[in-house]
Amino acid sequence: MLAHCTPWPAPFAARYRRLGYWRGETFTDVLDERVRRHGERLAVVSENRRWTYRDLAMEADRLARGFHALGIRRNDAVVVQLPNCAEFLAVLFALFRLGALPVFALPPHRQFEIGHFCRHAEAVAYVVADRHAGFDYRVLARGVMGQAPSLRHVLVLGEAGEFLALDRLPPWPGELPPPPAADEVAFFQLSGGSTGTPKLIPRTHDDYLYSIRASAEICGLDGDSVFLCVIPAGHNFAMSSPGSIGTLYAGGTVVLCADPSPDAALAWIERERVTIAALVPPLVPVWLDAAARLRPDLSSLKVLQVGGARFDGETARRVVNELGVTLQQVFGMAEGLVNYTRLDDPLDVVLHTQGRPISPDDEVLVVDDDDRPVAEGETGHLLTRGPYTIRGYYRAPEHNARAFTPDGFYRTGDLVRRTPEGNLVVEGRAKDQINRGGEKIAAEEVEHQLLAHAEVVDCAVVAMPDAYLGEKSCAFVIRRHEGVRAPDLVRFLRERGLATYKIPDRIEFVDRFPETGVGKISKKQLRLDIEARLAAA
Ligand code: J2J
Repeated sequence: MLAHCTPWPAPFAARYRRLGYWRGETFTDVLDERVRRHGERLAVVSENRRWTYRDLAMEADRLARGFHALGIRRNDAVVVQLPNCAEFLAVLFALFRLGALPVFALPPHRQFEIGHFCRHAEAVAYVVADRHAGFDYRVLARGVMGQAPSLRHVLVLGEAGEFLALDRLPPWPGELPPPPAADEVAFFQLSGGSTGTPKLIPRTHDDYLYSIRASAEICGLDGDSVFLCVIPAGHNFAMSSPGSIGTLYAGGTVVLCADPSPDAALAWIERERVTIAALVPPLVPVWLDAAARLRPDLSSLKVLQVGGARFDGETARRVVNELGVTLQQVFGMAEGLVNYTRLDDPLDVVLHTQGRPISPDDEVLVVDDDDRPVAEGETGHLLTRGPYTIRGYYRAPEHNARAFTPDGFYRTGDLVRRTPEGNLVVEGRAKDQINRGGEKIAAEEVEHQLLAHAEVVDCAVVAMPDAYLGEKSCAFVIRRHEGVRAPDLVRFLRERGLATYKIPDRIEFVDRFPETGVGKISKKQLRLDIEARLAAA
């Protein structure tokens, strides 16, 4: 396995192969096989594209040759930050073919995050679109270039400026080197994280394709499935649960929609006869309201998946009543474990639980603070290991010692309870993270950035309730002088290149922090404090 990664212990790997989870199949094998079987079928649709499987494979081949000609080689990391578009998948399959390692940045990431990914993975290239949602990524690329010594190329979809355009890469006339093996790392996903810097998650072809194959089956995908992707295509949910790659695995069609507004998405559903779509909870009421207003023909839509953050039972019921589709709750994580309610589950399970794991070999423990199993049905920390859950983050030995138990269980940081039927209910979170409508914010990361301001003596970032997003972030700050105000801190964080969704939604100045019995800042008390202030307002 790639250096600085933690392989599965040999007996586990042998078991996962013996049971047929790991089949020695790579992403390249999958695409080649689909082209052989049904090359003329529609694979991917986006704003200006309509590609068959053969088109997608040809475009991926052209890009692989271009990347190779530029000197991009096996195990070279490449940060990919593209909006939802067909080219995203072509870039992916091109990098997979070479054994180069995409790092899936999200569109809102800015200089702080991208610079960190590039340095941490020693990325040799950075792939962006020229502009998207009013933002010029070439400006960001210019800033990142100066910050990451390993970075040799910026590749641009669209107008490249001083960089290289993706559609004008130099062709490589010769043979490409052989593709990578299935047990090798294929890419890095990003961790939602709870630490000062985001962690990289190495996923192999073998483990990821297992989760994809099984997910496609659980979600009933086949060659007639049309998947609508409106959430960021590089996010683990959108890629693998069963997401775009699961849809291609099943031989269906992926619709990549760059505009997440419900009007655009509902129009896509009608036009492309979408059968399954994936949403984060805040989008759901917006879709329901838009559907009631616009009355589009949604008769093709069979399954609506909702995941990434807590989804309340009332809105869940509205989905079933108002759209007449099968709702599926999805509770997953980029580190591995994914739980689904099944399509034939009783309504009560679908409305009120987050489902159960993909695999019979997903080991799930619910434990107390001392790692001892809680009584059945009680709430505790969720620990897991299995055939598609990583055993360690990339290049993070100290963090790994905390994030995994000595016998390899991943500490998810989620508090769950298991129902008698074996479904999980997410009751809360022990990790120091804010889940802002599915976008994860590590409190420590924002605190580090705030502490860099000369006027900030101390700070603590916590979640506060929000009617639309579920949670927003609130920073409690002890300042040196009263002259410094909230907008100054917000501007400071923006200038440091922090992604917008991580900028605190609210800043409260205080003189001191409430403490726990052992003299640490009591974030629990701070959460209650901001809740009370919001209620009083
Ligand atoms: C409550 N919390 C949830 C849910 C995730 C499929 C779906 C989601 C993700 C994802 C993913 C939740 N209810 N239904 O990768 O493949 C919170 C938990 C979890 C964290 C993981 C997938 N679904 N969560 O959201 O890596 O706290 O993956 O540990 O972004 O999101 O976040 P992430």
